[in-house]
Amino acid sequence: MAATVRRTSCNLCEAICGVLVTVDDGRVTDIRGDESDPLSRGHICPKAVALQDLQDDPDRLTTPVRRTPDGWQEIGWDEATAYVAARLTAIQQEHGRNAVGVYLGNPNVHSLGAMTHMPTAVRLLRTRNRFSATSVDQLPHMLACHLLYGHQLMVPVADIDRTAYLLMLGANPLASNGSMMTAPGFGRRLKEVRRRGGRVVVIDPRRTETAAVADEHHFVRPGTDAAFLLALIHQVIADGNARPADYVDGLDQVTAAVAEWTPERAAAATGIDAAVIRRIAAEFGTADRAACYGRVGVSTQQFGAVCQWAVQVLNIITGNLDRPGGTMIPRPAVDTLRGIGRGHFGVWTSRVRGLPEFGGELPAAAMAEEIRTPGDGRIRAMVTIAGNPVLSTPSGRRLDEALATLDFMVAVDPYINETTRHADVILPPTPPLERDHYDLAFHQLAVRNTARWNDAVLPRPAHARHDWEIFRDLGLALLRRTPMSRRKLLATARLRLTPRRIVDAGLRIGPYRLSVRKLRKSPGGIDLGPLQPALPQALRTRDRRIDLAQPMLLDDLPRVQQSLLALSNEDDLLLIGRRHLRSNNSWMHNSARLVKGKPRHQLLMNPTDLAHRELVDGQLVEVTSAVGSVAVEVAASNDMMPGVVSLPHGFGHGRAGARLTVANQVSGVSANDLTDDAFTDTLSGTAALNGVPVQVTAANR
Ligand SMILES: Nc1nc2c(c(=O)[nH]1)N[C@H]1C(S)=C(S)[C@@H](COP(=O)(O)OP(=O)(O)OC[C@H]3O[C@@H](n4cnc5c(=O)[nH]c(N)nc54)[C@H](O)[C@@H]3O)O[C@H]1N2
Ligand SMILES: Nc1nc2c(c(=O)[nH]1)N[C@H]1C(S)=C(S)[C@@H](COP(=O)(O)OP(=O)(O)OC[C@H]3O[C@@H](n4cnc5c(=O)[nH]c(N)nc54)[C@H](O)[C@@H]3O)O[C@H]1N2
Ligand code: SF4
Ligand SMILES: [Mo]
Repeated sequence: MAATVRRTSCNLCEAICGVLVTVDDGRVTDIRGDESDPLSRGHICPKAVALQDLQDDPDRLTTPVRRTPDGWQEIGWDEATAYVAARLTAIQQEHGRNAVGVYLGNPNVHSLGAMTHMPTAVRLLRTRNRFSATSVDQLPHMLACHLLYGHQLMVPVADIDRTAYLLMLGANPLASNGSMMTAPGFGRRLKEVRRRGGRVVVIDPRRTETAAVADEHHFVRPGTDAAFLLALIHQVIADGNARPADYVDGLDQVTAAVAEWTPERAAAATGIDAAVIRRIAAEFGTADRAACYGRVGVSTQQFGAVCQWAVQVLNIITGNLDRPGGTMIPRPAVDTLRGIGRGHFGVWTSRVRGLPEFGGELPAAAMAEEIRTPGDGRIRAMVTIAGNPVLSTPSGRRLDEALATLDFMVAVDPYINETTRHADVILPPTPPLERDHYDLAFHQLAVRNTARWNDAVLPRPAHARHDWEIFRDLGLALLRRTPMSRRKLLATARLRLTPRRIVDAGLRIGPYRLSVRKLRKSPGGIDLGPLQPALPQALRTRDRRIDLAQPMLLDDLPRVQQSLLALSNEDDLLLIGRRHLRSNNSWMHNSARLVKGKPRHQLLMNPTDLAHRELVDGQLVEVTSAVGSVAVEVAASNDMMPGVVSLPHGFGHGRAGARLTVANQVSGVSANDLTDDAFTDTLSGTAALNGVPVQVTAANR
């Protein structure tokens, strides 16, 4: 057979780059960027080739396995599904619904089949012990948007292709490729801002790869951005630059709430000069098109909710919300908002610590204690789907130990890794190149409206199952054990639809009246144009107005003040995270091509902090936090703010029983053996993974 070139999109991160995949004799021989893709314009990153590595990885499971005293044994799909349904049902019958806990991991949002079928299957368990990556990630964005705009997913994105001033906090898109903002080729887009005469300003405790291509970078003490943002709002108002649209209420209350947040006070907390804060406020307030964007660094920290609310308030009061070059609301071909609820917050709380639910999920920081604390409602069985919470959630060691005590665990996952090694049964889905794809999540967050449907590049082996089929079969097996009802009929019907039918229906009733058939004619994607103003009509608030003065947020401001006054003890360093272009959270270190080259797992530390402790570059150090300690090599870096150290998450492989041939040889420790599940943004329940106090000493090994 001759080689053929197939078009698809890479779904490994939020950038959804178009790629051209060459297939020769059933094997992938080349992967490159698709110049004709209207969104990614040919951009790809080194991870795109990992699509092939995933395909060819001998460690990847293709049939279900069951843990036995003699090790893992392959079992059939029907047997596996029936067994899992029977065990989960029995445990719920004996101990109540909440005895089954669920963790939904990041790759779910990147898979069409998980988006269309997983929620229906999970809802059948009717458990309140549902956790997901949201509460170690973007929960504060969703909470702010739920409160201000009336829908948890109505998230305005920075209109980077038209802006004249981009202020970024806690984001490093040159490594992450952008997040809650689908903008493939972020680096090129930043260059274009500057070439147009615009300005890019980065606020980050590390001089990042993104800071290096910006006009201006300022160190900020981790966890203090709230003070910086409140001072910007204060100063914009004081300068007379607050001119919100006429559908915005609450400016007076906000003015009063930030009255004391002068640039001087913020300077003391953040380490950013008062004069700089004043100047940025003036530039942002008078730029004719400006956008403020804050990401993981200002979300997974102790004031995540205040930060994300303040980012929105800054954009709104300067008149930048909903105008070209400001922040705008995408209009995807399938209206994702329609299929997902507007969100709710604090309707119930977790059993042990009383942390609030958001959108039906409890904070992941409560997971270990809900498994370990005896009593009514204790979790006895876990379902993990596309998640590796042992490496990804705070106090990961504690969770690791807790998972070992469960009565039963099932994982939907292609790998036996740090988390799934605890499972009794693993159900592996097909890899990305064997699946059809339409991106239901990230067109909703994209800086340009486009749409693309792609058929699977490769046929799946006869014995393999797609994730949607796994959820369908598991769901139907659970339903077989419940009495007939309207709910049962609806769920059954929904589970039986194919993802393609669901997307097709969504496209047909969507704003552009498309269909899968029409999209299949342009496998490189179709362009639906730049973002368009949509407010106030598109608002989902009851009165179609925006109320800035959200009581819950205003009530949290005294906490910001108190905690910034009580800044940490002199010897403490503050730990933050980082990402690298060649890594992807906890799970792509099994690609030999991606992990080769210089080690990337070290603790980064400013040379003055090293000298102060009589430590040297390259030395093995002991890093200790309130919950644990790890031994790791330290690397001196002038790019670190003094007093701050950085460790990437997703390392710490090599645990007994994990079947990851390449990853198990990769050095590095898990940052989440140091992060503390008791350290959260107490308002939202989001884990504070950044700004964790640690001590660093010489390791005696
Ligand atoms: N300290 C610290 N911790 C962090 C972060 C941080 O910045 N610092 N970041 C947080 C963030 S933002 C996130 S999103 C989380 C992510 O953490 P998780 O939600 O745990 O997600 P991943 O680490 O991406 O783990 C992916 C898992 O899904 C499996 N998988 C891969 N592809 C598929 C698939 O197609 N289907 C299925 N069923 N399984 C698949 C992999 O084998 C792996 O087990 O980590 C968080 N943890
Ligand atoms: N290559 C690669 N790409 C990825 C991922 C990956 O693991 N690898 N993960 C994907 C996922 S799940 C997500 S959520 C996105 C995340 O996308 P980004 O938010 O861009 O993620 P990071 O690169 O971790 O950038 C966070 C930045 O916040 C800074 N920071 C830490 N604490 C603070 C603070 O208190 N204040 C301020 N102002 N900054 C702080 C850190 O130094 C870091 O530069 O990336 C996605 N893309
Ligand atoms: S930036 Fe890299 S990982 Fe992300 S979609 Fe594009 S090629 Fe894939
Ligand atoms: Mo994430």
